[in-house]
Amino acid sequence: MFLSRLASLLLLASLCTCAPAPPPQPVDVPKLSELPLIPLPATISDGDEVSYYETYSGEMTPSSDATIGDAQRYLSERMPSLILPLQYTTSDRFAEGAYRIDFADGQIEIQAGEREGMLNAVKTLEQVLHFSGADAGAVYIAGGTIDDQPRFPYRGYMLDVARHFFPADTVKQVIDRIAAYKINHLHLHLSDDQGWRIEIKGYPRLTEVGAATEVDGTPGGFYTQEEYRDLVEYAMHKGITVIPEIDMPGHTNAALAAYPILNVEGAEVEPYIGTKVGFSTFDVDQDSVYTFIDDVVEQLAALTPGPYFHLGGDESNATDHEDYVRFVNEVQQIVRSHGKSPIGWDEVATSELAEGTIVQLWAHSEYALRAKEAGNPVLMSPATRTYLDMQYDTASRIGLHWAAYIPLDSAYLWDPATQAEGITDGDILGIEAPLWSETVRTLEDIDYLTFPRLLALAEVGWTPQERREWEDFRRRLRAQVGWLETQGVGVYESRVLE
Ligand code: TNX
Repeated sequence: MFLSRLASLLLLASLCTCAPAPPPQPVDVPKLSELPLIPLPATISDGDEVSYYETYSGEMTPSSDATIGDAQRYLSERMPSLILPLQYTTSDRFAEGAYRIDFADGQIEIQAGEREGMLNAVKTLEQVLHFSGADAGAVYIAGGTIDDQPRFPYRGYMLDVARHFFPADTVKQVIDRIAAYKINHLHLHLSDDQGWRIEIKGYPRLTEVGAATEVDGTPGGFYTQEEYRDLVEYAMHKGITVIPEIDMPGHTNAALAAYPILNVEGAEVEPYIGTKVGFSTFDVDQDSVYTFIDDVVEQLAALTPGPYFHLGGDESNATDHEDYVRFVNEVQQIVRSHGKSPIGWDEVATSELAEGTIVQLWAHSEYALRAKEAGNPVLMSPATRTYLDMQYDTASRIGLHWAAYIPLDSAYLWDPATQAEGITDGDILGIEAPLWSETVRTLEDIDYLTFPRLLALAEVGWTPQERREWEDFRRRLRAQVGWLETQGVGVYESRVLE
């Protein structure tokens, strides 16, 4: 069934009888297939003609229709001085996230099945308009059709706000940057040894004590529940689902410093500002620990409309293995009881995985294989390819290199379906690029490690493997990097761009 409607974006067109004649058509209007789009769409068919589109500036009120309202709002916020008539059509023949854009006869028609597809379409359209020169006003765009859909439903970015805290405004700027490349999940690492970053009602010391510190002893910080809710909503309007992570039973020193009762033998500990891992653990034998976790998960689940809750589970070197298994089994049930699907770092596959628990592969392929054998989905974050906190090369001013140096080509030239022994396309929910923040203190630092590598990873998660080609990606990336720079996004000057 087709539901067609003309989005009446402007009244101006009919009011104004004084429209100037179109400027002469440039000789070199790029074909759709020549535009430097990232991630590269699944299919682009060039048409024969070129159309002229007159653009307007002014206010645009987004439709109240939930399917297209966010897409309209996205475009008008990103290109505030640019309004042009678009036709949005909803059709149920599109897969999740898929869309089609037709450019013909001076008309742009966008089709998708749902909200996410419409948002993906306008993100592509923004790039088409920009690289066709629309920022200057009127625009000539080559005819043709873009027919696109994501390779994987989940394309994620993780920000560690625990090692260094980033205020909500910074996170919003990160959301703006990653949304443009069709990243649709933002995983917030909300707790670690060095800091607890979210207000939990009834546990004031989590933020009074647990949030006061960060790596190197600079003051930390936390999100109030109101700020967190606002972030989640901000992200949602841009097509991004937020996933909260409370890391446990290890990586919990900040919580233990706030509430020693959670610690083995109730031992008091000092806040931690170093960067070691693997020394803290909840006391897995205590009922009060599970009551605490239940309260935390309940509150975060209520604040988070997305389907996932990340329970951490990595590097619990201070927890006996049997205890670890018992703990992870129990916490999966707590998460499920609050209506969320658990996600855990790959070590959680050594427990009894509940139905639907997602295993995030970061270091141990054999654990991902266990997940597969248990019928559970795998989220691919191999540290050697996707860890944005890894340095590009020995000249990088910040970052770590325990897993690898990850120059741009290394972030691009891999296939999630052949990366880990025994894990193929059908086992994979998607990919995620984590930015751990031991060495990351500012938005400038975030940009430096994230860009341009995130564009490579965004394409790995979106574009069919057989469409991806390094030299062609480099060509498109050069143009994208120029655009990022004009937007004030600092980009690492990777040698492969020269
Ligand atoms: C390993 S990756 C960690 C983090 C560190 C990161 C630094 C993972 C699940 N755990 O605690 O921040 O390395 O690269």
